[in-house]
Amino acid sequence: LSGHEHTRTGLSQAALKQAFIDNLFYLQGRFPEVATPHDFYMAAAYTLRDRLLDRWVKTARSYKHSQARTVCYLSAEFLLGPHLVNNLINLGIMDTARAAGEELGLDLDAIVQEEEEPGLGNGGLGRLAACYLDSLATLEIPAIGYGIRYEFGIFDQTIENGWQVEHTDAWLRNGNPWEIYRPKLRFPVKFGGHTQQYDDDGHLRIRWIPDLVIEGRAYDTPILGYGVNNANLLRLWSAHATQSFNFQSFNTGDYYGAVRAKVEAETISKILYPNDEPEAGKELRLKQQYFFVSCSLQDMLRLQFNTTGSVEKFHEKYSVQLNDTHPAVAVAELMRLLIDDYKMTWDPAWEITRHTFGYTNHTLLPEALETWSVELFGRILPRPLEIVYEINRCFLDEVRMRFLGDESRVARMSIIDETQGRRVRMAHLATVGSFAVNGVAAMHSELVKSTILKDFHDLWPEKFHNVTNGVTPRRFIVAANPRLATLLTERLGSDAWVRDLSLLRSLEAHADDTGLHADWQAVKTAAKEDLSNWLGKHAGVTPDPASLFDVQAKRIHEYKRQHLNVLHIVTLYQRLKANPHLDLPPRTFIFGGKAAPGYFMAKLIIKLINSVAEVINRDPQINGTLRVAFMPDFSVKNGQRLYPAADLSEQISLAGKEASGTGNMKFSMNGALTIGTLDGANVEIREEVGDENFFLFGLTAEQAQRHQAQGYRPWEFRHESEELRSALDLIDSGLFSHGDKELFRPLTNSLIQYDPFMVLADYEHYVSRQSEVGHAWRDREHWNRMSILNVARMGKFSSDRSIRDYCEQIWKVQPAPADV
Ligand code: 26R
Repeated sequence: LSGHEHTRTGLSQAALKQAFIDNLFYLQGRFPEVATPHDFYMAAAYTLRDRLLDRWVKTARSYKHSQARTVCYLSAEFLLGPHLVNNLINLGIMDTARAAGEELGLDLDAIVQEEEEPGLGNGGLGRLAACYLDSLATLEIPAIGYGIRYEFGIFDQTIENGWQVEHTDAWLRNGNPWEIYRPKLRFPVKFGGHTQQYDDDGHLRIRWIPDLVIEGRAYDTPILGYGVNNANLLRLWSAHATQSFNFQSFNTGDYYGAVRAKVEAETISKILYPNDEPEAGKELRLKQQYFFVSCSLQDMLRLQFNTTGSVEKFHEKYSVQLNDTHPAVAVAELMRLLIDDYKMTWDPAWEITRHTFGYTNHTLLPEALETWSVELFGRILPRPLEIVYEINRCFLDEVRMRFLGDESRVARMSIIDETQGRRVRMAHLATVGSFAVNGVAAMHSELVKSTILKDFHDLWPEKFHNVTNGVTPRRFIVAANPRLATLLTERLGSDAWVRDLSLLRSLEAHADDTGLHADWQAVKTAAKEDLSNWLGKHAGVTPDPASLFDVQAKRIHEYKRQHLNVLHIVTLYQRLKANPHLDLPPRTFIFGGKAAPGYFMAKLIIKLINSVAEVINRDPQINGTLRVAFMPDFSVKNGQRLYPAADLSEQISLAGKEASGTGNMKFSMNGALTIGTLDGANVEIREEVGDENFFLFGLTAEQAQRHQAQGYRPWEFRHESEELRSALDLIDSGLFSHGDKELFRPLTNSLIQYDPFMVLADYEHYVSRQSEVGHAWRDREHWNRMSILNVARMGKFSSDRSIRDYCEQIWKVQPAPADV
């Protein structure tokens, strides 16, 4: 080890090796000879963490001196994925660490695989938050991610007898080397009770007497940028009983009562709620939201007060982004803290509040728009409810002033919905309390303005923006697909594309280069071999890497239409059975995704996929031409196995329903072609890659809307299409269910009678576009060209571009490079 190089911060092979051995001994208490793979992982993680901490404290110091505005990203979910691989990449020490490992006889890839990922999110929304943290740090923007340290994240999924089985995700059971507990950072959060007025030196004030106070404790995880020294902060709150509460109970001899209070308090950060379960655990969900929002705002206000001696310029120092409405109660909570705790009056407090927040909408689905009954809201949060009422009163006065006499508009816009019991509309609260509202893809942002928030757009057109989603190329190309990353760097002559994805465009010039084609196909085939081996071990199917890998991986939901994909598979199966000599190119259909535990239809779709797989994979007549595999436990980690291996990406939601989609970007970045509808970001992906390199099908959002308005009759599509009818009939025949004709009836009946997502209307166009996919696949040279062009033109979909858009349009923040 050279003299000045420190074992805790140095990046040389010798420093890494020494640090690893030290950590193995002093933190895990092991000699290498007796260490388990998990011990090795922990030692590697601590070795990396030391190097992050150095940058982290220096970043904090730089930010303090820079006067820069700080972005606070409030999100109920952060779906981070494994840390180790990303930190190796962002520190730029992948090769050095690999060599250091080899010196010790260790395989870095095996160590990386040991990590259990923090699954603190459901899907798109949580993963987007994680990509944004990576890009914020990479762009050197001062930022804090605030959320909940769930003890149990998204459930682990296994498939048993074709059905999804959920298992608790005890991700903390072996310890979490990436986080640092901050015992001094703790904030009280009130629940329940009542409010009362009191006289404070001639000022009339309100005091909230709660019947429960819970303490939030901070756990920090450093988030390092790529190729920079900036390391930002992810601060997650864990709920605990307060000291005083415990003592009170002990003093009165109520030992059991104290323990019960402790359990009740800790329940708040116990488990991540799967979405799509509108009624389940409502009360706890509201408590979770208020809990993390209150802790986060108290934390920011404390910092602001301690550094400037007042909170009057809070909005100049902080830009707080609401990731959907889950943290929208922040609008009322900031008002409460400013007025009740910092003793401000209403008007200046409101000026601060409405200049602090930005709100991002992530869904138009009516069942996903959050509302809380006034009864529940008031019972749990009596003081915030009073503030919501007052915000609403002032707001509705403004509406009345602008639209004289239009009381129906006032009722539509009110934060309180009076039409179905009294309910607090969280999207309205977020919109009223924010200076900017945005959707997550161009089409979605237009729909936000013309549908769910139309009245608000009439009132404040300048408040509305679009920021198209993006994903981080560090995780979804460099980490997921190292072979492709190497090839790109070789061909472009530099790895600068990792931080500026638009540089990939220079590949266009090589789209017909036969040398590149050969390398390109070799990279894809190697990834398909890896996936095939993995599926052989974990899904009981070992697909032929020479077949077309046709992949749909995302949450299982009717609007995403996995069942449309299944109908296509059944159709091909029937064609092959009717005509065994039919010349179809071999295809492997791969699915992955979790269903919310209470979503019956989604779980039935999983069972259908597995049932169809069982029959087709075993049919000797099919002889491997068609294969179906269900990847169990789709997660960030498993996604990284899937994206590089896909030839075709299924993005087949009904137009108008998928706000953006981000999997569509991950697949395309890894060279898959897309078959998709004009929905969400598909529209922009097609624009970028070119119509001729994208398989488009399906109704437009306007057409779908019009059909629904005129009375959609799905059974007519069944009558008109012989193939559709026989596919549905085959499912009903019991062939896929060991003779049980009833098993899939709820699904087929729903399609024929209601079909809320117009599967039958889009079936024919989908199947015919799929035939074109099959034909295109036969001309491999042309396919490779399309694949190369897809990758070359994906620059727009880097989350770095998204974050730049947010910084310029919404947050008005500048980079603050950390000097180390
Ligand atoms: C209220 C509850 C039932 C609920 C429903 C749905 C809670 C959470 C959700 C998830 C939503 C908000 C979500 O994840 N939306 C997804 O956001 C992604 C990132 O912007 C988009 O790419 C994706 O299209 C969208 O569905």
